[in-house]
Amino acid sequence: MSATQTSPSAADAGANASDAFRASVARRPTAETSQERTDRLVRRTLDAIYEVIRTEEVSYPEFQAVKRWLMDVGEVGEWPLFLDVFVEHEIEKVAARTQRGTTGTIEGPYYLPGQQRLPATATLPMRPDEQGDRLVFSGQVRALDGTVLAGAEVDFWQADADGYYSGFAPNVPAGNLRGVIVTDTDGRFAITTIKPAPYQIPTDGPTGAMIAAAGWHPWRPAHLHLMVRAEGHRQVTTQLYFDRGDWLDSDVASATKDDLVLAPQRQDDGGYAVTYDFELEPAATS
Ligand code: MBD
Ligand code: FE
Repeated sequence: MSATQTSPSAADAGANASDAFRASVARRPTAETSQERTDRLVRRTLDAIYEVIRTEEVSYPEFQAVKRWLMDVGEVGEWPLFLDVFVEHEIEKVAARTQRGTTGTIEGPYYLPGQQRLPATATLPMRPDEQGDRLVFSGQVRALDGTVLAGAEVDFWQADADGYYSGFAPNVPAGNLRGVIVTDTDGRFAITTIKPAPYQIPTDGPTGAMIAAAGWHPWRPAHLHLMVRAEGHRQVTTQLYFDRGDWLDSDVASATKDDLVLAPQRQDDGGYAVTYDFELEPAATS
């Protein structure tokens, strides 16, 4: 593995993830939070912190270490990484309470909009010598009532065989292993890609330092990211994992779910194939 040469620094990945997040804010609804709710949420968050300080008898040196660490996370731009790894899973579970159809999970920090649109049967943009086992991922997008959804978008992104995402690591070309696949008249798609590797949180940044200091591991199981959307339907953001893969039962981002684990089958050509269908619920009408 070429990880030592291509290893993205925490600052590279973090700065890019912070820029990507700032750009995404313009594309998404932002909360309009009343004074009452702000008061309640901030107060309860602070109370939870005070409770830890009192019961654990947190010292001045520990408090200063935390202050330094928080400043470092901001300086290298790791807030998107830290919050998506350690907080987003709970936000997503609350959102999932009202979502029917395909099971969702967290988006994480590495989505980039505006990628190449591809026909229903396509190969993801990749380097001529892209490493990793070939994987043909196919399926169908349907509404909850079974109606097939032609022209639905499967917006797809993943890490390469070394665990790096294009746009967030040097040496990976822009748009690599990203694309928006448009379903055919039967709502079907078939994407040729590679099986990604597990993802490791950058170990040279403050998030990695915290994980090491606590004696945790920095790994996510190998995964594919998807957003599936169709006119008149609620978009689902999810990830798909691989059976028997490392870290499936101890994802640092706590984002695995049983029905999101694929079992790809070896093909005669040495590659893998797997299918997964998506079901979208009607968009909220208001
Ligand atoms: C990832 O690739 C990811 O999917 C998440 C959720 C957090 C960090 C890196
Ligand atoms: Fe990821």
